Amino acid sequence: MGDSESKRDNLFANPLGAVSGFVFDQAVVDVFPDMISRSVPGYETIIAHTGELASRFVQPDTNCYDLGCSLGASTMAIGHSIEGRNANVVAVDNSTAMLEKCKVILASDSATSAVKLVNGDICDIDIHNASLVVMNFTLQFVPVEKRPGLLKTIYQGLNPGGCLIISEKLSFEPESLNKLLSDLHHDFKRGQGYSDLEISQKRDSIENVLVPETLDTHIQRLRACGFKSASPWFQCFNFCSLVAIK
Ligand code: GEK
Repeated sequence: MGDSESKRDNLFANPLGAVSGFVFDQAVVDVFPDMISRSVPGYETIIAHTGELASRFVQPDTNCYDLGCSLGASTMAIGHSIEGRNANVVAVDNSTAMLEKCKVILASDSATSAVKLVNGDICDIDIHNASLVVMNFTLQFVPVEKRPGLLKTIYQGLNPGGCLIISEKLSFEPESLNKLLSDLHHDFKRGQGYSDLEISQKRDSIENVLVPETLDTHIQRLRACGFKSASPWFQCFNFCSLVAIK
């Protein structure tokens, strides 16, 4: 892995005159592993259990999709769990900077499973013969109006018994509960070394880019697509991971 992987995230440490909308550019790529592990409570647990779930659900001669793969953390967890099954991992992202770095990281990973990297919008890709589809913290960046169509495409591309993992930041009702869980998250970030300025500038930057939904909205949409079962398997503050089975 390259040097830049260990760089500390200080993108929002200094006062920014105007905070612009968050984008997955080279500056973010350079600090991404540090940023996501200090910002998302339970991130490492969710990645490790993505591998566990892959080991349970991935069938021989099928495809696994990692949608919004970033630097390939979930792809590698899956790849290591399914060695010898002749299953392919298709890892998709629409940030060229992410994919370039991901390619370098995967090249030095020891997993022998076949991985195909795709530079594209996850709303436009073909999904077929899938036994596992993973969206770890990606659906929240897809425009809300495109989410039902994307989930329908995933459902149709999954084989019967196939598994979808969705990890997301959630919103809550009423607003007092939303504030409590958001405050707990910000306390977590403070505990990880982020300053109040970093927390508030990042919040301004990500607002309208990352649009969280309630757990009910997620579950109802999954049911409407036809998933037989859907449930959270992990939650920490306002971050949750769901599993849905076709
Ligand atoms: C991990 N799953 O380490 N099409 C393709 N990629 C997209 C789209 C889209 N429409 N929208 C966003 N992305 C990873 C972490 S990060 C989560 C996922 C975060 C990509 C975007 O370029 C970025 O790489 C990723 O989704 C979201 O478990 O940064 O909070």
